[in-house]
Amino acid sequence: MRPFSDERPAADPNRRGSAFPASHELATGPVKSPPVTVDGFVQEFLSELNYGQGVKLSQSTINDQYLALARTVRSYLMAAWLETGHRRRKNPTKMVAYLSAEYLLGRQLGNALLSTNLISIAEQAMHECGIDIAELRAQEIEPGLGNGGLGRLAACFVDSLATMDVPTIGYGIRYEYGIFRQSFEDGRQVEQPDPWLRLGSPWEFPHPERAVTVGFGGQTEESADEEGRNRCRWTPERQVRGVPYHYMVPGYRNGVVNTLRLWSAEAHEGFDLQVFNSGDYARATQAQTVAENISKVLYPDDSTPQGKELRLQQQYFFVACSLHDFIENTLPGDFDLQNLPKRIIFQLNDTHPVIAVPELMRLLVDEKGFDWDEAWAITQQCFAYTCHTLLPEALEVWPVELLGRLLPRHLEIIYRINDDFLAQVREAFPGDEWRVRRMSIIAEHPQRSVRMAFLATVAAVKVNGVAALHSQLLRDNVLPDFAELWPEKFTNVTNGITPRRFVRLANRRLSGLVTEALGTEEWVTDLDLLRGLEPLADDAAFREQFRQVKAANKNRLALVLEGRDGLVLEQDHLIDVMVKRLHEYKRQSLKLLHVVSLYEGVRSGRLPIERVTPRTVLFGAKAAPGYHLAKETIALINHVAAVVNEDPIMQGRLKVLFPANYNVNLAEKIIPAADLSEQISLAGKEASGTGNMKFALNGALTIGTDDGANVEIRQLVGDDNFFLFGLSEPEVEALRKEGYVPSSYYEQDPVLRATLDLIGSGHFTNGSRHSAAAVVDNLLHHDPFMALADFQAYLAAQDRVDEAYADQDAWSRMAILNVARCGFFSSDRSMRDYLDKIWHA
Ligand code: 26W
Repeated sequence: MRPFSDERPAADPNRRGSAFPASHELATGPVKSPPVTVDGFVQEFLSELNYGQGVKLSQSTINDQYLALARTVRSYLMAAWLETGHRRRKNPTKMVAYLSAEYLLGRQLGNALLSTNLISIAEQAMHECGIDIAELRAQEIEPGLGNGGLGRLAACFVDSLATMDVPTIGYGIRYEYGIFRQSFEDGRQVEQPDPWLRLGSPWEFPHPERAVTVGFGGQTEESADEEGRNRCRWTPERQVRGVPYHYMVPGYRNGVVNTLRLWSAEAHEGFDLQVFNSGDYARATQAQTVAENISKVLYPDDSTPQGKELRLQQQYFFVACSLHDFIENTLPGDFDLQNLPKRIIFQLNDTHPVIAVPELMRLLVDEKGFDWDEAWAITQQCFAYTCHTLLPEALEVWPVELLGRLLPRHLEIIYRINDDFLAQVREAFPGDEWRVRRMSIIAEHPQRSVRMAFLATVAAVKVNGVAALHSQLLRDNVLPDFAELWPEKFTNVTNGITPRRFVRLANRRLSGLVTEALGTEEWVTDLDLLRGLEPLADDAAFREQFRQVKAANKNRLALVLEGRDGLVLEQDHLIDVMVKRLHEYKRQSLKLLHVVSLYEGVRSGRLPIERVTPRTVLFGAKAAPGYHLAKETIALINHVAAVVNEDPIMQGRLKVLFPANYNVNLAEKIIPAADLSEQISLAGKEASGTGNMKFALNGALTIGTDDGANVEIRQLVGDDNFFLFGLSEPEVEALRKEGYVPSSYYEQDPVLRATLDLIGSGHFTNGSRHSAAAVVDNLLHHDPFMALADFQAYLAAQDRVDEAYADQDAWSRMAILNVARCGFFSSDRSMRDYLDKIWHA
C-alpha cells in the first residue's frame, strides 16, 4: 500500500536549500536594533498583539500582552542571532559545547530587555498602552530547569560566553516539568509539579526537522568488516526521538546571541494505529508515554543520586542527541574528525553528562570506522570535567547491571577504556595492585559499578574544582591517586556570577549609583572597574546614598513578600538572609540554633531584650522530596517562626520569615535587600557557593566559615569586612580523627543546652516533642556537620555583627568595600580562566 503522502515525494525537511541567491540570505532591511522610538515600539507591540495573538488591546489578557511584548523584544535579538550563526559558519573557530543536565535560567523577558537596552523604551511604550510592564514581567513563569548551584552556574556561564562573544553551544534537557513548586502546609514542605510550559513559552524555537534518533537496550554483536577488522554493531531494542528546542542566549549589547539547545523526547513511532484500532488505546499510546517520560521531569535531588534508570536514560538521551547534532548537523559534511579537538571542547558540568565519553568512542569506532587508538586519541582531547561537590554520596556510580542492560555497547567501551587505563597505572606503579583496585573505573564493592567521576577524570584533558579550597581538596581527598598520576591535569576555576542579572537587572538602584560614581556603565562587562568605588567608602555622602539604596530595596522586598506570601518585613531590621537548598552540610540548623538562643535568652532573662538588635532572619530553601531530615528542618524552622514572631516578649525585635518556593526570581528580590549573608557550611563541604558572591556584590556583609569561595571573598574584601568564624577544614579533619562527640558540647555549654532543651521540649511544636526530635536527636547524637562544635564561635560572630551594625555608617563603609573588591567574582572572569587554563578556544 503506497504510504499516504501528497502528490510530490516528501522532501528531507532537513535539506538546506542550495539554489537560494546569497543576496537573500538575510533580510537586508534595517537590522532591528535600538534606538527605537516609543511610538515605534508601541506599533510593533500592537501588531504582535493583533497579528501574533489575534486580539485587540481592549480584549487582550495579561498573557496575550506578555507574549506580544516578549515577541516584540525577542525580534530585536533575532537578527543578531542569525548574524552570529552566519558569522560563526563563515569563519569557524574552536567552539565550546557546555553539556549540563541543568540550566536554572530565570525569567527571560527582563534579561532580553536589558541586553537589547530596551527597558525604558518598553516601559514607556507599555505605559502608553495603559499597561504596567511590571505586571507583564510577573506573568512569565521562570524555566526552573535546575536544582540549585550547578544549574544556575550553567546559566551564568552561557550568559558570560555570549557577552564575551565566545562561540558556544549549550546542550541540555527541555524538562516538561522543572523543579517542583514548594508550598507549606502546617509548616511542612509540600511539592507540586511545575508545568512551566502550560501557557507556552515565547523564548523557545522548536526544530523537529533536526530531530535525532537515540537507542536504548538491545545487544551488540561482533563481525569482521570488509578489511577483516573486528567491528562491533549495537542493535538497540527501542528508540526515541530527540527534538531540539533552541533558546537565545543574548550577549550584553554586543550584537551576539548564542544558542542553548535543549532536547525533548518523543516517541520514535507515533501512536500505534493498528493497536488503537484494535481498541487497546492505552497500549497504542504506551510507546509515546514511555518515550516522553525521558524528558518529563527534572530529578529534584541536588546531592544524593537516586540511581534511577530513568535518570541514566535522561543523561544518555541528551548526550547522544548533542554529540550527533554537533558532528552531523554543525560540522561541515566533509569535516575530518581527526581534527575534532581543534573544533570543539565538550565541558562536562559534573558527572551527569559523562556517558558522552563512551558515546563519542562508539560514534568514532562503530560508525565512523576509526580504530580504537585513533578514536581514543581524539576523545581524550575533546572533554574537560568540572566537579561541583565534595560529598562522597553525591559522586554518581552506575551499577554495571543497569548500565549494561540500558547501554550494552557503552559498557563494553568503558571496560576497554578501563583496561587500557589500568595498564597505564600498572606501568607507573608496578606491583601496586591495591592502587590499581582503588583507581579502577569499575568498583567491585558494594556492587560492581561504574565510577563516573573516575571515567571523567581518565578521559578529560583537565579536571577542575570550583573554588581554590575545593580544587585542593579534590586533589588531596576525592581524587588523590589521579592527582598523583596526572598532577598537570588538575586545576581550579573559581565560580562566578553574571553581573547582568544579579546586579544590573536585580539592583537597578545600586547600578545607578555605581554608574554615576564611576562615570561609566562599563563595569557591567568589566566588573574589576568596581575597584573605583574603594575611595568612596570614605565618602560620607556616598555612604548615605548607599544606605538609601539598601533601604529602597528593603521596601521593594517588603511589598513583594506582602503580596506574594502575606509576610510582613520590618524594614528597619537587620535583614539576615540564608537562601540555598536545604542540606545538613549547609547548616540551616545552626542558623536556627542562633535564633532560638536569642529567644531563649530573652525568655530566661539571660539576654536583656534591648540587647537584641532588631533583626529579621529570612530563610529560603527547597529540600529534595526524599530527604527526610531536610524536610523536618524546614518544618521546625516554620514552627519556630510562628512562635517567635507572635511572642510579645520579643517586642517584634526578632522575626523569622520563610517565603515558600525560593527560586531565581525571588533571589533577585531578596539579595539586593540583604544586610547579612549567611554562608555557614562546615568547612570543607561547600564546593564554592555562588549566593555568597551575589550577596557581597549587592552590598551585604558575610558571616561565614572558611569554606568554598568564602575563603577567596574574605581574602579580597579583607578580614575587617567579613565575619569569619568556626573550625577550618584541617581543624574539622583533626576533630573528626580524634572523635567528635556532639553531646559533649551540649553538656559544657549552658546556652546551647538551654537552646536545644527548649526545642526538644516541644515549645515550638505545640508541645509535641516528636516533630522537634528528629532535628534535636540528630544534632545531639550524630551532628555529622559539627553544628554544635561551631555554635559558640557562631554566636560570638553574631555578637560582632550586632556591634558592627549598631554603627550604620561603619557598616555601610564595610559594605561598599565588599562591592568594590568583589569584581573577581564575575562569571566573565571565570570564563577567561576556563579559556586560558582549559579550553584554549
Ligand atoms: C545526582 C544528584 C546530584 C545533583 C546535582 C548530585 C550533585 C549535584 C550538584 C553537583 C550539586 C550542586 O549544585 N553543587 C553546587 O555547585 C555549585 C556550582 O559549582 C557550587 O557553588 C556549590 O558549592 C555546590 O554545592
